[in-house]
Amino acid sequence: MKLTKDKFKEDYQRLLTELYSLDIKDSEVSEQYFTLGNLIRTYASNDWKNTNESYLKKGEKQIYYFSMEFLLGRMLKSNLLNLDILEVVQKGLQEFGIHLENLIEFEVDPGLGNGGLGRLAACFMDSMATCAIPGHGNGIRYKYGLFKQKFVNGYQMEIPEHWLRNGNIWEVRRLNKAVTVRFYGNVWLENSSGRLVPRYENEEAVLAVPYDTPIIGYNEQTVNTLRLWSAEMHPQDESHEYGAFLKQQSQIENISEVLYPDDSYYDGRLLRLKQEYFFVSAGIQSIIRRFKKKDLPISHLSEEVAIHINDTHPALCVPELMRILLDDEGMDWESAWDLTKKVLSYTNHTIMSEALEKWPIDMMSTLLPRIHQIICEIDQRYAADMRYRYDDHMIERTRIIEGGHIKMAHLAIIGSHSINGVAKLHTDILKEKVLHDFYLIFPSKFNNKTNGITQRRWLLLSNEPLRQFIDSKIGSNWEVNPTDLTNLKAFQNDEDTLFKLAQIKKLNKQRFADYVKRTMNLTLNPDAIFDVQVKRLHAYKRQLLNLLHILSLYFKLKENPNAYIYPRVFIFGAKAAPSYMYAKQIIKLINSVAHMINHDHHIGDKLKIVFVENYSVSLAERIIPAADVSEQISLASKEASGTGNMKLMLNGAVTVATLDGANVEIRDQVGPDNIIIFGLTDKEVYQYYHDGSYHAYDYYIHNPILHRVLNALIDGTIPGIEIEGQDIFDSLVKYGDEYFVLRDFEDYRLAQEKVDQIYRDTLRWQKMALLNIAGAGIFSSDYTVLQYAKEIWDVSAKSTQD
Ligand code: DL6
Repeated sequence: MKLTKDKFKEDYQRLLTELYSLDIKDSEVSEQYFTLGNLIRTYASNDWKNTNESYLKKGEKQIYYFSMEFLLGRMLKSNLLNLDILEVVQKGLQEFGIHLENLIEFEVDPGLGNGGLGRLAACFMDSMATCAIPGHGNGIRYKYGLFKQKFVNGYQMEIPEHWLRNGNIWEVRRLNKAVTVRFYGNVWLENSSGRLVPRYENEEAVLAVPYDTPIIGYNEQTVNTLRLWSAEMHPQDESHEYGAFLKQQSQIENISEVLYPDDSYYDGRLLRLKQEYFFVSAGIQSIIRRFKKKDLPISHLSEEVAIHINDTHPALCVPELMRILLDDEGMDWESAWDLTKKVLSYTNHTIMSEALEKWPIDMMSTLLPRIHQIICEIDQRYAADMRYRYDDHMIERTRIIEGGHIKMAHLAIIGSHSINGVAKLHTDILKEKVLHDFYLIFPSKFNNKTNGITQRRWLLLSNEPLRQFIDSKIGSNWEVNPTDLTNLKAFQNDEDTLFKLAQIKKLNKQRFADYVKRTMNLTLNPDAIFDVQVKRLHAYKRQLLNLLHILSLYFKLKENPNAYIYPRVFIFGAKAAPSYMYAKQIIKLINSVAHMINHDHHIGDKLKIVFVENYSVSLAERIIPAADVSEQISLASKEASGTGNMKLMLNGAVTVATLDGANVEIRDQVGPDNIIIFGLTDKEVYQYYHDGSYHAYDYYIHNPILHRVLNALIDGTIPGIEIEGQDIFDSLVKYGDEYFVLRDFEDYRLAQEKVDQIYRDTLRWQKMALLNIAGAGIFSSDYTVLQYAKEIWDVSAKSTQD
C-alpha cells in the first residue's frame, strides 16, 4: 500500500490519543503496540473486505485448509512487511522516539501448534495469500496453546501459556457467524416421504464462535482469512439453574481450552475427539452457508469449494460432509459420496504408527452417534465394493473399522480424491510400504507435494543483513521469485562475496551470542562453529546421536587438551510431549552434559552447549540466521520431510544429514559436495527390519570411542543422571536401539570430522554456504501451494509467479 511517513505519523498519533487519551510521550510499550496493531488492521481492512466480496462470485473456487494447528509466529512485523510499509513505519516511529523492535518483542508468540505440521500450515497461509490463491485456514482458537517449557534442575517442566491474557489485536470475533455443533444423544432413522431422515434426542449443543484473523498477502491486494473456532455455552442452555450452568459452561469451554489434551487417559482422548469434530463440523457448516450465498445447487459444491485435511486430525470431514449432504441437503448416498470425494483431499505427515490416529468404536458411537452411523455405512459399502476385486485379507487390512477401532487415515484416504506425502522419499515410502495396499487400490489418488517455507518470514524478516546482501548481488526479484536465488551461483568463486558472507554470519552469531549472554549468562565465542539442532524432541530425530558425538569430542579433549578440534557451540532447542518420558529423559541428559562441559574450565571456549528453553517460532528466527551447521540426522525413512532443514539452508547453514525426508531433495539441489551425508539409507533400514540382523551390542563392544561414551551414561562421569543415564544406556545397548543410533554413530563422527576440516577453509565453507542459499529458492512454500492449487485443489492462482 502507499503510505507516506507523515501520513503514518498523523494516523498513529491520532489513534493513540483516541484509544488511550494519551500523548505519545506518556504512552507505554503496550499502548504503542496495540495502537500500531489497530492501525495495521485498519490499513488492511479495505483489501480484506474487497477480497471477501470478490470470493463470493460464482466460479471463484475457495480452498479451506483444515488443521488442528496453525503455528503463526508473531504477526506484527510480517504484516508490516506484507503491506510493504515496514520501513515507513519504522522511520515514523523512530521520530516519535519509539523503537519498532520493542513493539515486536512485546507481541506474544502464539503457540497454537507443536512443530512442523502447524508451522507448515502457517507458511501455506502466508503463501496462499501472497499467490492470490483463495485459501483460508480453519482451526481451533485454543485458550492455552502449547505449554511453556521451563528447565528445573535440567528437567522439562510444563507451564500453561495464557497467550490471550492481553487480548489478541489481530482477530475479529464474529458472533453473528456462530454455528451449533451437537454431541451425544440418541439418533434413529425414520421414513419421511420415502426417504430416511435422522431424528435426534438429548443432544448436547455447543455454540461454535468464529474468530477471524486477516492473512495479508505480500502482493498489495489479497487478504485471506484464518478462522479459528471457540466453544461457548449455547444460548438455549443459559436458562439452567446457576450451579448447573457453571458446571456445563466449564465442560463446554474445555473443548477449545488447550492444544493436545493429555491423551494418556480416557477423558483426555475423548476431549481430543470432541475437538476434532468441533472444528470440522463448525468449519463445514460455515462453508456450506457461505456457498449458499452463491445461489447454486448443492451439486455444484465441488466446483466452488475444496477442503483440505491436514493430517488425520480433521478426517471427520468425510462423515460430516456426508451428514450435511444426506441429512440437511437431502442428497442420495451415491451423489453425496461422489461429491464428498471431489471436495476433500488429504495430506499424510508421518509414517510413525503411533501418530496414525484410531478411535474406539464405543467412544465414537457415544459422542457422535450420527457420525458413527455414517462411518459404518462408508465402511460397509467400501468392503462390498472391493469384494469383487480384492481378497478378504486386503479388504480387512484397508477397511476403516477394524479390531474395535476406527482408523482415521483409512477414512481420509477412502473419502478423498487425493492423498499426498510431503517429500519425494516420504511419498515413495507411503506408496511402497506404509500405504501400499491403498496404493494398489487407488494409484491415481497418490501424489507428492514436497513441503516448503515462506522466504518472507525465514529470510526477509529474520535475516535483514543477508537480505540486503543478496539484494546487492542479484537484485530483489528473488523476493517474489525465489528460484532467482540461483543467480547467486555466479559469485561462488568470488572471494570478496564469500568473505562478506562470512562477516554477515559472524554478525548474526554475535547477535545470538548476546542474546544467550543476556538470557542464560553463558558466553559464546562467535568464531566457533555454531551447530544447530532445533526441532521437537523425538527418539527418531536422534538428538541422542548428536549428544553422543559431543561426548566423544569432550573425552578427546580431556585426554588430550591440544587435540585438533575446531571450537564448536552446539545449540539445541526442543520440547518433548508431556507424556513422552524417554524424550524427557533425553532433555535431562542434554542439560546435564551441557552443565558438565560448560563448567569445565579445561575445555573453555572449545566446546559449549546451549539448550534454549521454550523453543518457539520467535526463537527459531533468532537461531537460524546464526547457524553454520544444520543437523538433520533422523533415522532414514522416519522424518516425513522436515522444514527446518529448508530454513537453515536458506540462511546459509551447511547440512549434516541422513538421506531422509526432504534432505534427499536438498542434496539434489546443492549437489553432494555442498551437503555432508552420512548413515544408513531407508533401503538399508528396511533390510535390517526384514532380516533382523541389527545387533546394537556389537557396536558398543567393538567401537572403543562409542564404548567410552556409552559407559559415561552409567559410570557416574556425568553428574545427576543416575536413572536417566541407565535407562538411555539400556534402550541403546540392551533393548535393540530402535533408531539405529549406535549403527550410525561412527559414520556420523566421521561426517563431523569433515565439518571440522572444511570449516577451517573459510572460502570453501562460504562457497558451500552460498550454494545452499542459491539452491533454497525451490523450497519456497509459494511454489508448494501453487502445486497444491493446480494439481489437487483445481484452482487457478492470479499469482505473479504463476
Ligand atoms: O509436513 C510437515 C511436518 C514434516 O516436515 C515433518 O517431517 C513431520 O514429522 C511432521 N509431522 C507431524 C505429524 N506428526 N504427528 N502427529 O507433525 O510434519
